[in-house]
Amino acid sequence: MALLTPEDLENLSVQIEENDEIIKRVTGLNIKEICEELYETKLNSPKIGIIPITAGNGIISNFTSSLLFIVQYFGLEGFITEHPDITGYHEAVSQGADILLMADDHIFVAHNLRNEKIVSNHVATGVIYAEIASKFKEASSKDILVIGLGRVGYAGASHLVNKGFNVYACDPNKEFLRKAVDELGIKPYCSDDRKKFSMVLEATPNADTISEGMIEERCLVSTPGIPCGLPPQIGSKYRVDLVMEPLVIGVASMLYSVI
Ligand code: 2YG
Ligand code: MG
Repeated sequence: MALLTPEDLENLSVQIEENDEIIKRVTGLNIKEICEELYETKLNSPKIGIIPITAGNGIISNFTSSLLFIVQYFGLEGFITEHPDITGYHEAVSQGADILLMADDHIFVAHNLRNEKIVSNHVATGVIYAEIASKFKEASSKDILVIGLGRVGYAGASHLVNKGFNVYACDPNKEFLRKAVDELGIKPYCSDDRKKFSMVLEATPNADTISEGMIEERCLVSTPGIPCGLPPQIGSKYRVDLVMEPLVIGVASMLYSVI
């Protein structure tokens, strides 16, 4: 799984402001309103304990400070534990945290100690980016394309099927594709099919996965994928609206989903 780099998380406040503006323009709602509608709840005021984890590739220098920024951006009280790992876990619980945020290289979780709900970032990210794509005001049909059926893309595709969208999907990994066809009933799509889409969820760790034949003029591409799947020249030629941000939108979805 692609690990964030400190560079990815630079200027996070600018990145979220810009994306929230685009989301508001193309869906009519901002990220907070989309989460409140999707999870049918407000955040209320849980106290968030953020625990640095040294496992695997270890600490990402601005990861937990970025999480604290996000927690405060949504008006919540949060703290980063002084110590990492289990010492940090003990500290967070002892300091009265209601929700814990912690990540190793394989999974990033939010765990609500009050209602025992737990969610992973890849599921919460897949669902919220799918939700954003599906709310495109100018969409001409309920046909939507999902590129990438790994943990994030599968969660997004599953959410869209549950919402009654006609989900077309592609993934070079035949096993991922077969699994999504069998379990979700999505329609396989490959780039030389003549069909074009006005809504696209791109969830791959690869660049330039979107080609001209896939998209309608003025479509919406919603992607948590780093690097970006939309080649800039195609983005400008087809005047594509692009929602792409490294962490805030996914974490917002995590927090609302465990309330
Ligand atoms: O506590 C730390 O600093 C590190 N143990 C954090 C490691 C996070 C690794 N995971 C990732 O970089 C991403 N999967 C996080 C989610 C990105 C969503 N676009
Ligand atoms: Mg990508």
